[in-house]
Amino acid sequence: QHAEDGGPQPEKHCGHGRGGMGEEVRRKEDQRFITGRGNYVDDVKKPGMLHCELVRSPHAHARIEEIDGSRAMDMDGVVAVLTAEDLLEYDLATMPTLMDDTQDVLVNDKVKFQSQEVAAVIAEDRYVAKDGAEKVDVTYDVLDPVVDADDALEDDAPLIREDIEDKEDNHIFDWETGDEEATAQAFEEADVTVEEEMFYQRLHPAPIETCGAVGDYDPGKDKLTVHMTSQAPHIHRTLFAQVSGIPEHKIRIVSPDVGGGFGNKVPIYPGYVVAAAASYVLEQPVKWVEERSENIQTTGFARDYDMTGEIAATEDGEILAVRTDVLANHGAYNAAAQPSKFPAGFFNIFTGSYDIDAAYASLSAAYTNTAPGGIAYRCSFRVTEAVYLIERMVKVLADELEVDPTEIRRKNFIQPEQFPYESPTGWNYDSGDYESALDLALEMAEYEEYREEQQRRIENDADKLLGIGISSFTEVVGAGPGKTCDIAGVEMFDSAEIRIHPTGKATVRVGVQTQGQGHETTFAQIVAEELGMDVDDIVVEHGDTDTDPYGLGTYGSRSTPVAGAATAVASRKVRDKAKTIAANELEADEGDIEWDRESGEFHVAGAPDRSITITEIAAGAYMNNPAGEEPGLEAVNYYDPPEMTYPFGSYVVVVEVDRETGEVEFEKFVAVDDCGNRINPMVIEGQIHGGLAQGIGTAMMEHVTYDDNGNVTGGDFMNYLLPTAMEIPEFETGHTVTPSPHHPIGAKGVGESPTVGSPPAIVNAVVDAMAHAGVSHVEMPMTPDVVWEALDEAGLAQ
Ligand code: MCN
Ligand code: CUM
Repeated sequence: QHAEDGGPQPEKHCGHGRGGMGEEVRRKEDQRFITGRGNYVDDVKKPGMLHCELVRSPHAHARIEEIDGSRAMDMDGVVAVLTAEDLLEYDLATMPTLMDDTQDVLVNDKVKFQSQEVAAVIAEDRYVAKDGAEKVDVTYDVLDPVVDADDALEDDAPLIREDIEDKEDNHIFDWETGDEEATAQAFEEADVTVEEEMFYQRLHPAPIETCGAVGDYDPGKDKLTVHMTSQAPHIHRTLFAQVSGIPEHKIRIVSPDVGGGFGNKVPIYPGYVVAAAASYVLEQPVKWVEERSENIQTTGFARDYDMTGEIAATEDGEILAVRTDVLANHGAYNAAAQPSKFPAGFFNIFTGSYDIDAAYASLSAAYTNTAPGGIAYRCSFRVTEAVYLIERMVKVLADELEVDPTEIRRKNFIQPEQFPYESPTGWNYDSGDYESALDLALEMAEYEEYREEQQRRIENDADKLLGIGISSFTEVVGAGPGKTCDIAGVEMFDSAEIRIHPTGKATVRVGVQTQGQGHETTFAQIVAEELGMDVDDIVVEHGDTDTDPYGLGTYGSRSTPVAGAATAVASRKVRDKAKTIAANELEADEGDIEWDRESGEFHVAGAPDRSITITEIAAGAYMNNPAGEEPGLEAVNYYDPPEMTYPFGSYVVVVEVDRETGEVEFEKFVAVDDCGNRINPMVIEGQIHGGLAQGIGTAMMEHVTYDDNGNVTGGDFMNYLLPTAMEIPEFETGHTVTPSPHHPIGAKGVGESPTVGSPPAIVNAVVDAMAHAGVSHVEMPMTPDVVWEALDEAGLAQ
């Protein structure tokens, strides 16, 4: 399978040595990161800069009776205390969320979740601002909160959103997909049906760098510059313009180095708006940088999906239908960061890697007195939950039928020749070869040997049980197409601009924004490949709305599928112009000029020694431009993908479960991924390792918890556990290559695959260790006490 333009086959092309496709080029950005020369928002210092600290509510649900900032104002160095009333003057007291809800920037009448933003103290020094915030006296009338989605939908639940006209309950929306009737019929006729309830707990992306912004309004130029932690600077500028009324060309958003995003930096947060507004009002730069607990307690969380899964099958394991019912907790505002037409994200692809005739999903979402969010954390918009559901259910079915789970998977996989494949919910998978990935993973994991060992341990009543878990997931990444996917109305295309300078060096600007994924390297590799340049001769810039072409940003692993495509297409536009110049330089007919991918040179057909490099062509474009040709050598492309890409993989996890302590040890962890043609195998490996670590955190440790009063009990790193090097096993990674047929270089995204694919494999492994005693499910996070309970109930505990 070749992509358009005879697309590069990386394995073959990794040898040309210029740092093109498939080469393990070292990350260009790491020089500055490892020598402490990164430039993050908190590194931005401006003359006269003030500091902002937010006053946050200790209550989850409370009416504000009075805010008295006088004690703070009396402090030396405090410049201003801002409340909703001050913002109302500028029409900035509320802001739209990405899902068309309206969120308070500073609380106007009623607090709706703990740590919500109530007031802001602006001071000359960060510590004074912090002390000042403690001296703002707020009188609250405390109300009953509701934190669980099912409680929130009870008739007698306290009403959270009195600000929405005519709202009488906490229900946000209902959503459904698939064919309810056909699915019900399949369930009636099936030999076997299985059902399992599973909760995908609330998680937090927890990047190393928390969120922050420096607002800097320049009255001389009448221009607002905001340095901020943003995964999507352009769309943030558009929203800033819409909210503030400041014309868009008078706003500049700069997202400098970003210390991890993982989805946390897609939404707009009140702190950004306050910093910008304060700087506008005070005509001085204002910095706001949140603390760790503020980050975990108030910024966009992930998951919080309560799912019931069902499968209908024949007695020999052919899956006839899948059905699911979901209750989603969206927090106090509907502020999920996702394409606006998808209230349940891309949950639609809950039929996974399997060719299933009938499918139906129904979902309700509720407001609760908890922080808003619901998408972020390496997730491609709810595909994480969908993959968890189907990969867990396949295991439940296998156990019910007492067959090996690999057998169920093989029997039901969508076959390679079925692509492009339309799923029962109408989604179009581009390409896949699921069985090859599974075969490779099983071989790498020594699957059969472990199965035998597992049996031996059961027979010998061993202290440590062995469990083997598998996940053969399908991801969906790379939104657009613009016709179906938009953020706040702006279609989800992306862009690249390439300028070749007279000496043959290039500046590439893209509409996406790296937060650690290595774009400064991998996007340069695409250009190196497509133009025969050396990767070191190309610099990639991003994250500045004044200079970069408009793009929708980096999330949903869309950079490679969309901006990567734009970069390839723009390169090819440059190549076309280069041919004109080459013809002039070589005194040949333009039609006779050929480009050779291997050498990277342009030559006259049939005369390979009459050749010219892109550097010589660049000189020609500026110093000997053909008559009648537009001078210069540059191109721009805005790419609207025809479809999304569907990366996939098979993960095999072997665990030991200690019957005495409930502790789980990883014995083997194999991840085979297929992201189509690979740009940089080393960057991919890094993405996989990081994502698997986050999958382990998900399955074993992480959970944002609340008590009945709405207090966040998992809101700091003492209580919100992240995996460290101590908890992470050796990963064995492998890959297959199934190019995307519609992507210019055949590449699919990969950044999210490991976090999407690994939690079900891990849970399947722990369940598998106890399945012989009838255990069908263990909830995440599988801390030792949770696992021990399951062991105890099954009579396996020691
Ligand atoms: N890549 C490649 N070949 C491919 C596919 C990808 O070499 N066939 C490379 C890309 O060129 C890019 C990297 O792998 O350098 C990830 O690419 P892609 O899958 O397109 O994902 P994005 O660049 O759009 O990154 C987003 C994704 C998401 S949504 C989250 S969340 C996440 C993740 O990336 N956040 C991260 N990985 C992260 N890694 C770091 N270090 N920090 C984050 O915040
Ligand atoms: Cu959903 S987390 Mo990533 O898409 O930025």
